[in-house]
Amino acid sequence: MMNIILFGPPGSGKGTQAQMLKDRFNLLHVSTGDIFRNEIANGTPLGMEAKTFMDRGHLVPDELTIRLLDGFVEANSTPATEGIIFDGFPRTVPQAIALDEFMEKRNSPVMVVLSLMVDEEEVVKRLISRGLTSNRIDDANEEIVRNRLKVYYTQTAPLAEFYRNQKKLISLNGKGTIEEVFEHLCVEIFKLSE
Ligand code: B4P
Repeated sequence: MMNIILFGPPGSGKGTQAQMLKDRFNLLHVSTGDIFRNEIANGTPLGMEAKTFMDRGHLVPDELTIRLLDGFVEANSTPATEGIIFDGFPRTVPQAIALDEFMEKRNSPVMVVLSLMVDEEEVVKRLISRGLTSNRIDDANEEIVRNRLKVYYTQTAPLAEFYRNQKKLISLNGKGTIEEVFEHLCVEIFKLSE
């Protein structure tokens, strides 16, 4: 099974690239951000709880996130799926530990963590520009966007070390056109099946 984590700051292109990679490699796309937004749109209690954190640019608590991930993967895996692409998960060390345990139970470990490197000013520019056309409250103003980046550097970036120690981390340039970044990611993924 080709289980892949896309890693990087908010706005680095994880969601954009995961959408393309899932089609190219027949993967189940797990975006915790999308799952939360779906729960919010459906007005579920879980969604309402998540919204209070997301709107301020904070992380949703680990316990809630892990519960949601479990349910989503179990409900959406099919025998035809050739792996999972995790986009925006894990975001904390406890989430990474929970994911390792979850994948071990499925006898299907994470193979690689592809980290998209994009500088802070570029991601701020991308998110603010998305905020002009989407109704995402967390992209709506620079203060919230900068807060998300602060959360990323303090709580999520340390995960790079976690995966470097497991010898799974590969860093890639996330700047350039969407197609260029996609090509770089595909090259790394093809290497997994060599
Ligand atoms: P997410 O939904 O994961 O999204 P994201 O961080 O905004 O960005 P992503 O990197 O996917 O960027 P995208 O491709 O869209 O998180 C939202 C919130 O949900 C979090 O802040 C948190 O509150 C909560 N959450 C989610 N997962 C969680 C977890 N595991 N634990 C706790 N809380 C969690 O790209 C952004 C923009 O850039 C787009 O407009 C795109 O068109 C553009 N773009 C992409 N690639 C480009 C390129 N190469 N060049 C130019 N523009 C590009």
